[in-house]
Amino acid sequence: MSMRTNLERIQRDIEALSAFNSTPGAGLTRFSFSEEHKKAQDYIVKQMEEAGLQVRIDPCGTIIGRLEGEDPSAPSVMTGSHFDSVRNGGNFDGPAGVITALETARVFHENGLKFRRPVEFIAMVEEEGARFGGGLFASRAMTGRLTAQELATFRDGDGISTGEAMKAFGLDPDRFQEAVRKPGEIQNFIELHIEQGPILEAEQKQLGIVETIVGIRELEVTIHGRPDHAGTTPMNMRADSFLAAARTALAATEAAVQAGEGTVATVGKAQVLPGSFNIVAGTVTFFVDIRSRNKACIDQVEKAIRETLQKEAENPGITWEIRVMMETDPVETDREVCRILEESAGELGITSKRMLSGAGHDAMIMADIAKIGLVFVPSKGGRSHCPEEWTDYDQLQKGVEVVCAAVEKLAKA
Ligand code: HGY
Ligand code: MN
Ligand code: MN
Repeated sequence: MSMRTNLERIQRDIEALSAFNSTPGAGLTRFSFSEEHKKAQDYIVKQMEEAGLQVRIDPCGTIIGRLEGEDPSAPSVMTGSHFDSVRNGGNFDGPAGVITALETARVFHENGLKFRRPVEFIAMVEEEGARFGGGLFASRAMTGRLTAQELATFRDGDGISTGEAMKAFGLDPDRFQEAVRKPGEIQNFIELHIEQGPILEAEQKQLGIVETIVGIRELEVTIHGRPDHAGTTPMNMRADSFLAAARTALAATEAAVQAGEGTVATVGKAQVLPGSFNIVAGTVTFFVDIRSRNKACIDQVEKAIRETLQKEAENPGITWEIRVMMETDPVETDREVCRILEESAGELGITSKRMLSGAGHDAMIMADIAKIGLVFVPSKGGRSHCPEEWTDYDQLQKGVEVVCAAVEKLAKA
């Protein structure tokens, strides 16, 4: 297989970006509009400029490098991913796809390649939603799904709103709608991502070609009870919001199992107030992450949550509310793009398989405005969103080769 990409550059990019981290020694934490984000942005911009691209940053922070086409008005082919992370996450979730874009741009540049269509190489922010909640931020900005209300009301742990953080970072949140891409401007969006699961490794396949990306619904549930003395308040006189939350979380997970079709429900973040061991919980806020390839299953889980909360509210001391932080339907990738990716893998001697994505990705949002493709490279032990997250560099390089070949074919067409 004649490789055009460069393994050392790919490794150097991963290691360089991994250094822009607010929790060294405890996995990678790079929140949007942070100091670490700025350092990563500067690195990515420099790499894009050295690869001969025209570089700009859109009003929501997405970095866009452009290789002009022979026909600048032709709908572009775009590739990239995100460079923000979860808290204490890994070095590959997002950057693997950003580096795929950087290395593809370098290959085109050093071979003096130019195509009929423009090619755009992008690095996106706040895909995880780890700082403000929500997530898929940059792609929702580009597709017009972002709202001024979200910029004003989605806040981080210090109460800073998304808009305030953008302003402090040097962006103008009032211009967020200028990030919206016009219909027909982009023909394809191709994303490489780590699998974040065990299938490719278990089946010894080198590349996953995603056909379906699950739908996702992120709920913020707040239950108000009554803080009381833990020792003197009889069990039958309590309005214990934590107990109500626990029963609701249990109902959600049982409903997910019941729904089948690979439906999952997760409670991974909760806050108990006032938060003392000797006070009956007053207010509990927790997040339920629901995913399924079948939207009706997601609805089923949300219904179970609401029914449980209504039952809990039969206790007059209990009230509740739900805020839908983000929701997106299951998405099918473009089958012609799948075919081109599969063909390119075959030509390069790379084994591949068609698969489902249980993780959400910006590609699922970009499907609003482009024909999308999503490919996975193997995750060691299937682990992700943790410091142990790892992909061998030669495995990543194979994925980059396939994306590079597919982008070239699509840009010439
Ligand atoms: O949560 C996800 O699926 C992705 O990692 N943001
Ligand atoms: Mn992730
Ligand atoms: Mn990701």
